[in-house]
Amino acid sequence: MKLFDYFRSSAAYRVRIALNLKNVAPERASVHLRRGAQRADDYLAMNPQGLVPALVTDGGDVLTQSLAIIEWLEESYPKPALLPGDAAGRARVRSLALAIACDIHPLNNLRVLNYLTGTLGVTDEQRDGWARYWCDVGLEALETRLAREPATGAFCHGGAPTIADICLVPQLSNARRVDLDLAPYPTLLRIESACVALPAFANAAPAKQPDAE
Ligand SMILES: N[C@@H](CCC(=O)N[C@@H](CS)C(=O)NCC(=O)O)C(=O)O
Repeated sequence: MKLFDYFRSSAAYRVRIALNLKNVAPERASVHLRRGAQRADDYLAMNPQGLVPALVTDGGDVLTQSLAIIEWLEESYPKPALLPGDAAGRARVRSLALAIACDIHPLNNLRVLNYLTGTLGVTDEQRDGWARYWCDVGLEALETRLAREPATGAFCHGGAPTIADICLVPQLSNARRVDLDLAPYPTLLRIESACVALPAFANAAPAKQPDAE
């Protein structure tokens, strides 16, 4: 297997955590997003979206979209489970994960931020304010949910990490990169501490990757 990755990509960070939790160690290729390697012809031939991550499976399939890759891993390597055993629990975990992956992360993606400055001509300060604003709006709702919903445990859902935690930890890392004050989110920070105490999360951190700068 081969993972097309970039140390700073939070979507790839999700897949790195899931791979570690499943004890699967693919070969790794770094796609340098800041240098535009995601738009090189050979990469676009494989993934026309020009985004990381992409995973080439041992069967030769090219999988894209972090959550689709993680669900494939879950089906291919069921232990440890990253989704709860009950349908309502799975819906809750997916809802938390999608609140991050669909409603926070895309607004802060590199190509969106580049469009703001390069095409719309906003200043760097305005761009950073945009990134902070949408991250804050999304994390505030997550904090409210996780603080009040009884299914929250040491992790987002009960006592073991799920796909929700796999999305949360990279998003908090992104939030720090844009200098968002995380003090209003004690539940998120408590869950993050539980996650990063696990080697699977700690070893997936951007700073631990071989292409880290
Ligand atoms: N929904 C996609 C998002 C993938 C994505 O946006 N990846 C970012 C890095 S986190 C990327 O490749 N950005 C390149 C660009 O914006 O040009 C997923 O979950 O895999």
